[in-house]
Amino acid sequence: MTHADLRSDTLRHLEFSLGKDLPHAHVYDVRMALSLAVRDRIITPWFASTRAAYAARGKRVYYLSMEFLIGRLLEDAIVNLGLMDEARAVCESCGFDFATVLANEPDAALGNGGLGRLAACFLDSMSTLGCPGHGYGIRYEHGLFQQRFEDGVQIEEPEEWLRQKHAWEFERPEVMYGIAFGGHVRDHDGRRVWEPDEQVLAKAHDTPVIGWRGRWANTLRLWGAEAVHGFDLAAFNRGDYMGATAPEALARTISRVLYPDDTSDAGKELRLRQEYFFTAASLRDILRRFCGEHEDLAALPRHVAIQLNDTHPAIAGPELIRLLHDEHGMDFDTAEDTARGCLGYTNHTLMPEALERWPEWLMDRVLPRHLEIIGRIDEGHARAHPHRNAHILSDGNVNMGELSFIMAHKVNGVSALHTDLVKDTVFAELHRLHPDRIVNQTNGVTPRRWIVAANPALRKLVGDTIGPRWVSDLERLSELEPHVDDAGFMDAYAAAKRTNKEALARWLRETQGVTVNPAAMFDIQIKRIHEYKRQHMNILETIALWNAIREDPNGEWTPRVKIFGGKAAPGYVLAKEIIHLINDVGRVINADPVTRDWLQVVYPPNYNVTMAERLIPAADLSEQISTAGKEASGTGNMKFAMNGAPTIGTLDGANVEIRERVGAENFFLFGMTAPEVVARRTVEGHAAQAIDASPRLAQALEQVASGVFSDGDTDRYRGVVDNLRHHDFFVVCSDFDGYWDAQRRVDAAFRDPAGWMRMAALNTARSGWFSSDRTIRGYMAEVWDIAPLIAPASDLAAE
Ligand code: CBF
Repeated sequence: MTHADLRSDTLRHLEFSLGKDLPHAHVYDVRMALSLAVRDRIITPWFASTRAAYAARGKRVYYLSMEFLIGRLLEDAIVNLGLMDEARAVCESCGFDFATVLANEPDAALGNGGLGRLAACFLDSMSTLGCPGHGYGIRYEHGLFQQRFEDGVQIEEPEEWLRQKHAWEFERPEVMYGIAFGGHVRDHDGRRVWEPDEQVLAKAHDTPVIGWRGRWANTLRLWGAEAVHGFDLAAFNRGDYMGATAPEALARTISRVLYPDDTSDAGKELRLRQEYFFTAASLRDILRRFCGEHEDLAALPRHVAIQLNDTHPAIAGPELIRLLHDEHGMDFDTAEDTARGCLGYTNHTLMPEALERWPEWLMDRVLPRHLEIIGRIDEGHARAHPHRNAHILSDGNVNMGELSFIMAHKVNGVSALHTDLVKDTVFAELHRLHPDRIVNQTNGVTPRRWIVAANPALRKLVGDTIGPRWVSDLERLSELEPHVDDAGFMDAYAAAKRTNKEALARWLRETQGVTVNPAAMFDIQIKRIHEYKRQHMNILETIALWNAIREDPNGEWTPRVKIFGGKAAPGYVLAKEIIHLINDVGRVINADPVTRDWLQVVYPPNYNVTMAERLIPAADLSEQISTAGKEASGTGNMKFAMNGAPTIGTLDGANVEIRERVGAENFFLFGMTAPEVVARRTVEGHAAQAIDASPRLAQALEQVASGVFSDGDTDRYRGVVDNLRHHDFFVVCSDFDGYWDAQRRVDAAFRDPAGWMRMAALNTARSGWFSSDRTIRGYMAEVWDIAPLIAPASDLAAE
């Protein structure tokens, strides 16, 4: 396809779909018109893939996830279709800067963090590999809140991505299911019959997901909630105008907002309704598709693999049994086995507060028939394993983790360490009863988004050096390894990093009014703000470093810019205190003329996928400093490594595997191991001991406590300080000195630019295993039992 074709299609859409002519077009119009012209090019492979999947009469994968953190889609589609040069030329010939057009697209924030972004990477990889499937989720009207800072404090504002038309979706008013809630269950001719007292409609919205080089496209189907009778005319005629629209408003509440928390079951009833809403609609859709092709419902597991992304869609087990047994007349035990044959469950966390539990009374009120079915599953499991000590129903709660485990034929963790911990801790008993059920699938990330699109400088260098095939066969990055001894290659590698750092410096100047030195080390920690991720340890180390530089301003220091990014759940008080502290510390340190050349703190607000795409390629150092045993995997850690930022980190989550692959000498390790953390916690007064042993930490904590960073306010950080001094569950104090020492090793290493760049390049060359293509191949082989419908893409050209 030529630039002229894309240009004429863009202009046609500008005129006929947007109703604008070029002289009057705004950047929005051009972005929409270009998106529609690009989208047109997805339709043919999309239809062809759908037809191929039907023709194969084989298995499909259904990925059920409350979150799909897809971010912007235009560049993704352009990259996958190989239209970069054409699209740029179209924008320029229309008088618009390409980057400005891309930046006009809202960042679809339909997720909180790692779990949602993982789902988005998986969709890309499934399409790239030709694994037939659908993503199913919720079309939230408001994605993750927008964050701004007022005097350093996080303020949340609603996210409005749907204010503009969403260019990529197709509304499907003909695909609509009534989803029932509430009511009661009664006996009818020996059968249990659910008589709900409420119904909401689930309407489908489809977004095609194109794979690398447009060889396959799957569908992301998101459900929006609507009222059955949206408008109460009688109320309107009585003059009750608000009341007249109440049914619609009430129904739409279900898909109104994404819960701004990925580690607790906040929101209770509405959250449960959301979970059932999208799960039930998806299962109805899956069965409709299956029944259009096959007759025998017992054959479902041969044709349907349903993956539960965390426990959020765990109600799929009982719901599928309900559909098969109550509605299709299958006997209960067969229905249960059939459902289990279809279901896989991914566990993403060991944090007790994140393992969903619903009070039985709530489940009974919202889903009474499901509670009965859950009771029967639990009893059946108890009968089969009389001496077990794992219950779905316990202490008046429904344990969704246990339910997911028992209803899935495979359960997986998301890194080797995490999977071991899943076996040893949360599901120890169930693992003993079902020793073959748990498997590991270490997470991965898509190189199309995280290198090809996000890091054009690196993409070009890699392509020029080893050819184009690495994009769909990322382990080929290892072919870069011999080049780390080639001065020409290393100069080019350093130049690519420098280009990215300069671009970030420009962006920080233009958007934050902050000037940073691109020659300084860009030390970046971006992720949700959480005590276990230990941003407070990072900022305490920053304070200690500031003190050290002030004591010896002529010492041998390494210039650093500490960059933070991330949001705190609105109700998580301590996390918000940490954000405030980082901003306060930044304000004081950045104003200090003594340390200004050596140390800066920058915290751009509203971290999202787009910001990650900007920060990661420019990073020198990747901060992955969680308390060992707490971060299930991490995926940011993989993105940084690929983009040539060595890690400073603990032996947690996938850090362990990253270190094994990139080499211990290219990774700055510190901190206790997971078992050491557990042991340390049993030591009475461990935090106080660690503080006593570390004058640096004691001083930094005292400065925070005494108001050095809060204009003398000794109350502002009482929460953080008291927690660290007296409780410190996440062992910040005990790990602090190790972290400090590791940072000084980082400083020394960075003062040798050639040595540092070699380390960075080896991180890139050795991180090919962390492609989500590898992860999806693992799921296909070990969980879904499905073969791809296209040949491997590894023989294709990248550009
Ligand atoms: O597996 C994907 C990610 O999921 C989380 O974000 C989650 O929401 N539980 C974990 O915290 C990450 O470690 C993990 O990488």
